[in-house]
Amino acid sequence: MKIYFAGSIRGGREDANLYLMIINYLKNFGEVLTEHVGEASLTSFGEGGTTEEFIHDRDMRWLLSSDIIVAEVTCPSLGVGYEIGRAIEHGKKVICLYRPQEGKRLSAMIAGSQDLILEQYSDLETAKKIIKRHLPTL
Ligand code: 6IA
Repeated sequence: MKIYFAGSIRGGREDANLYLMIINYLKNFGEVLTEHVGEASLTSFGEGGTTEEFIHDRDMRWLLSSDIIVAEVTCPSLGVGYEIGRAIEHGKKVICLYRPQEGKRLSAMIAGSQDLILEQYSDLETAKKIIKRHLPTL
């Protein structure tokens, strides 16, 4: 199974370490196409040597070839929102993981969508249980 993990890059890298741990767990269920999203060295400023068009087109190819999208949506990201919308448009199964935070609310475009599965969680262990519930084992 091919898994597309989506997490904020230019939207902010404060959860990058958590993305890495989620990605490592997702590997128990299949091939994760977007491992770089969890890389600590990937800053919100740049991945040298590639153009924006290259990144967009490559990620879209991966998205469309994937069987399932797992998106961590706590840190708001235009790119993650875009990927979720395009995945839904193509009939993909989308699971959004969200950690409720005081003083912040998830976008209504995610919270109000009937075309995705939204799961709230508080820590990595809970996230793992959610993933196990939704992803078929290899
Ligand atoms: O708007 P954002 O940058 O937060 O969007 C993040 C989402 O878009 C992730 O789920 C990625 O799949 C995708 N994405 C955005 N930028 C990149 C990227 N490098 N490489 C791979 N995927 C990306 C852009 C350079 C970066 C280091 C700033």
